[in-house]
Amino acid sequence: MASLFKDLNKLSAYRDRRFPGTQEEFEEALKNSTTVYIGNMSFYTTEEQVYELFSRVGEIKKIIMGLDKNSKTPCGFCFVLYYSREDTEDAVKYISGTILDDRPIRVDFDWGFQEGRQWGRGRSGGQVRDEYRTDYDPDILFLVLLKGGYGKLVQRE
Ligand code: GTA
Repeated sequence: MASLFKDLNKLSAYRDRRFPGTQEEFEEALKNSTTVYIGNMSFYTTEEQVYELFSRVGEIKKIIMGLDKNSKTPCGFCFVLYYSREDTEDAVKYISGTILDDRPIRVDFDWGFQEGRQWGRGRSGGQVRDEYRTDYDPDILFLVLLKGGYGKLVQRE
């Protein structure tokens, strides 16, 4: 079956600043990879729940939960590795926007998992974008309590 995404110039708005290559190599990796990134997840969503949802479009090779680099607890993202490119594209096409644990998750093409990418890159240990949040989402209440409030997190940047 012909790929629906093959002709699109940009498969993802996200550019990983730590990708070890050129923009062309990054785009090539996005086109061929069988890995998806899932963002905006609840901190309480389990690997089993991810497996249950993402195996609906194809056989999963591996799931890697995104972890806070300090607390080693889930911090709202993960990677799902498929065997086939077609299943990878179906995950982006059909699962992105699905509500999982009351949150609309975002499924994005990813250039491929490498050791170290499972850790949040934010200064506090979690995801970078969480440090810019000004709304009080109950899922990151722990982060707020631990770090002394969003204001403090934003001030540090
Ligand atoms: N495929 O969308 C994604 C994606 N995101 C957001 C993170 N990862 C993603 N992968 C795909 N698609 O392996 C991956 C990363 C890494 C892991 C954790 O998840 O490749 P992170 O989320 O903690 O860190 O990564 P990252 O990727 O640096 O964060 P982000 O949010 O994209 O930030 C990029 C830059 O924008 C930073 O310089 C940050 O300071 C700035 N920024 C982010 N949000 C805001 C904001 N609201 N306002 C202003 N600046 C912001």
